[in-house]
Amino acid sequence: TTTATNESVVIKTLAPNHFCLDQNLNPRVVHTIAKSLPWYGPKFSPHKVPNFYDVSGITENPEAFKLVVDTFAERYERMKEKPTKIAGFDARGFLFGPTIAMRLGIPFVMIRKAGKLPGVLVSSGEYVTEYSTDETVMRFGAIDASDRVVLIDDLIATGGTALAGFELCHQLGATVHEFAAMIELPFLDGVKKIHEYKDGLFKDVPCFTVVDCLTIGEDMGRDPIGEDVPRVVKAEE
Ligand code: HSX
Repeated sequence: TTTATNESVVIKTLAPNHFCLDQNLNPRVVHTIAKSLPWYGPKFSPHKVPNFYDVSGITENPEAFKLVVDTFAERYERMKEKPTKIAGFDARGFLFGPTIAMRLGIPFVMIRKAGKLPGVLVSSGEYVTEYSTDETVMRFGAIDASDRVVLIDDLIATGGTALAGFELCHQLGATVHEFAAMIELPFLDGVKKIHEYKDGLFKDVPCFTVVDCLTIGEDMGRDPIGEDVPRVVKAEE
């Protein structure tokens, strides 16, 4: 019997050091995850982007969620050189990183938006994302020069958030083992930007984006039909 477990590690190369699951070789896995990753248009999204992908479709579907976690856990377990830590981006990187880290028996580190963490912190400085300017921080000492870090987020758009994490790790002397996300928005070239950043400083770091967004079609749009559907309804109503 072919199980989700050994199906899930077959990958395809999208570009040098950019990988995703191979849809042809893992049809059930890719289909299950992709069909759990709906998107919303600007009217029903917190930001005016054409497709706002919603990973709560994955976290609310235990089968898809397990396939995602299995994919990553098995990918890293099979590697000769393994990651020593997983660092997740605030907030949706926190959904996936801890479970994968627990499976691997390694620490999960929070890369938080500024103004939330206690203690002594290291900061990325300000950076620009698809729709905001942010600053991320990490607890001082959470990552050091001996670490190989998997950076994880829900998606990569312009790559601004990811690069802030790369810089944090780099400045601390750590190696980024891989950048991981459920999906890339290819028209924003986030992965390319990582690999071209500072004359190719991170060109050898693999980026693994689970689902090729071309497999998610118009039918995955979840905007309610009807002119007068409100965006937010008070619970008491
Ligand atoms: C969204 O923006 C996602 O959850 C990521 O954290 C981030 C990706 O955008 P970008 O920095 O790649 O433009 O909030």
